[in-house]
Amino acid sequence: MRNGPAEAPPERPLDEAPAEARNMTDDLQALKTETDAALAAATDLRAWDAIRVAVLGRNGKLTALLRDLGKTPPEERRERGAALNRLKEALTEAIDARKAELEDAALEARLASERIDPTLPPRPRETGLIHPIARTMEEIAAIFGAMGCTVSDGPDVESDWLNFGALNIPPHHPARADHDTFYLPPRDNQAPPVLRTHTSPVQIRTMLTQPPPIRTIVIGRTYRADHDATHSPMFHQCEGLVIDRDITLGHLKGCLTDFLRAFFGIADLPVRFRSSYFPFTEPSMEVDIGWDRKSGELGRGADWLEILGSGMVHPRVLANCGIDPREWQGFAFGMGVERVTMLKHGMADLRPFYESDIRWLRHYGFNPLAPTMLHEGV
Ligand code: 2U9
Repeated sequence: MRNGPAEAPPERPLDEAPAEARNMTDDLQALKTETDAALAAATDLRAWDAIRVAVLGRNGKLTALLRDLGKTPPEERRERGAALNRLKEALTEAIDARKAELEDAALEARLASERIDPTLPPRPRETGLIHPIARTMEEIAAIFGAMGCTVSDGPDVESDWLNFGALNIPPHHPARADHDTFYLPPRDNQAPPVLRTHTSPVQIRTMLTQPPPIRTIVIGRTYRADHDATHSPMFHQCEGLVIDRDITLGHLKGCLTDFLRAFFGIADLPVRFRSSYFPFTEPSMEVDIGWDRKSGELGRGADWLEILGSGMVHPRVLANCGIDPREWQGFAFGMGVERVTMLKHGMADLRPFYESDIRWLRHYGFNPLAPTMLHEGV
């Protein structure tokens, strides 16, 4: 049943909507209430989207009400249209607001679950271990570094003079024999160059270029024509040189004793100095450490193991480098890096050092993130 013609609206201020237009009819109010409840119950964006489609979508409830507006009697249509528009606005606002809430909650949950803890330790590495030779070289440099030494280096190919002559090694010394030394093709009628047989030419270069006092070590590759379980044609040496006005055998003994105790990590390691001979030092001494030959244990037992060569630098070697032996003197020493590594870690054979067998490297390799801290014991 249609109503009769509408009565004239009552007098009201121009800027105020009619009271009945501000109020929603029951069906519109019901849709708002029902949508608000559904939105409040939606806990994720999927549920939220289903509500949006059910209300505002092409077949949604509000869309249906708007479509039915045409069926509203003309006298009610304006008011109903305004109420529907207000409902649409209110619904859109509520739906958008709930979306923002759910998106915020989802982001919060993700941030909580993906939180980075910077205090966690790094994951252990699968690869990239430090080779035992490299580790020993780092340890040696750390210990002598803490004693105030610099680290010097030089070329692998040397002249006959720097490798032998300047070191007071005479022309017919066995070390110069073909079966011990790798000679390279000669140039310009000069003595053939050699692959350095020790790191000593680096100390010669240091003395030729730097005025004393000198406190330095050299760690690097050296070459000798030798190959068995304890000798490789390429091996590593560490040598040291200390030159000053008043350096004595006492400094040599104290320095090497401290080094050996720090390197092997044995505070009371027995150290013995024994007379010897090298062309480049006078007097010369072999250095032994105490061990038990049977068990291989270092620092205990009644046996001695040769570990280093050393001595006071021969005055002729100083003079060969332009240093006046009446004003300066000092000590030098040398050791095989492979040898001290094998002794420290109980390795029987030297060949695996150069075979790149990943199983051996995994067993003997060092964690690259573990710092070398032996020098703290010096
Ligand atoms: C200069 C003056 C003197 C270095 C020295 C030794 C003794 C020594 C060996 C140990 C085992 C070599 O690797 S090894 O076969 N070295 O016994 N080295 S004194 O003396 C020098 C070096 C340079 C200018």
